[in-house]
Amino acid sequence: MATTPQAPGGRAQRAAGERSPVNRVDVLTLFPGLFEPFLKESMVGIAVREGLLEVAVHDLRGWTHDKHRTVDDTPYGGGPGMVMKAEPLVAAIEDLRGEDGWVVLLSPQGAPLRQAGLRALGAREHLVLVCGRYEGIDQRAIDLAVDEEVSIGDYVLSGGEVPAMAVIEGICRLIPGVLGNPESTSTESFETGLLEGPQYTRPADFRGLRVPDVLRSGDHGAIARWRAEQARERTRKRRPDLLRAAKATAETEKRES
Ligand code: JF5
Repeated sequence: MATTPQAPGGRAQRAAGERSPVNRVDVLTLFPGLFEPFLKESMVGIAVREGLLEVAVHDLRGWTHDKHRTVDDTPYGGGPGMVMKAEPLVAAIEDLRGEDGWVVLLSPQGAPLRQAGLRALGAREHLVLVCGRYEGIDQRAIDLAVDEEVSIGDYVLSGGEVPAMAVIEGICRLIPGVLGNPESTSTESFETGLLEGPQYTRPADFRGLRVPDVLRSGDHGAIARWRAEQARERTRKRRPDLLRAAKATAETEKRES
């Protein structure tokens, strides 16, 4: 399901030598229907329709051979829940990865995903996103067929489908030509290494809460300084870990320039 036509030149064209961004994603899941509205709506839907991103969703049960299409079994050593069997997973991944697929398993055991990791994934031409379910996956399937294990955060979900959608959306907006406003990715949170400050739109007074005067002053220098200060201050209060990382990056860049 959900394959799209080949990229039709135009906005998908890239200058020679530029890294080729992802244009093909295969998703392996027990719940392919979860992806249907996701791939149709909003920015991802537009990218798919315009051929800037090709996504194919595959039902893991298609790689089972028994009457009950079994994908799970009880854990060796006992314990609660079920474990995803290795055979259908490895067979499916081997079929989907082809020559050039980079296989990513979404799981809480993975390395935490950040914007830099998303950029690295987005730089790959072909991703295979594997969505786990149940209490886990037979380790041998991971050892044999998975290139990288990625977590979208330190919390537990029922399956890797929502994390896979997060990865697809995150890489989609990095594809040249996908965002309406090409300026907006570089100033955003996590591209600058800081949180964004507050934003306002009309009306200037809403229930007695006024938009800061500087934003209505027309003084672009003052606006830029105010925004930078707001971003720093918000980051210091909410995410001091990011501030330390941003300072380290700024110092490295200074040293290397
Ligand atoms: C999952 C087997 C994956 O809960 C997650 C997750 C959290 N952050 N990143 C991924 O994935 C669900 C469940 C069972 C593998």
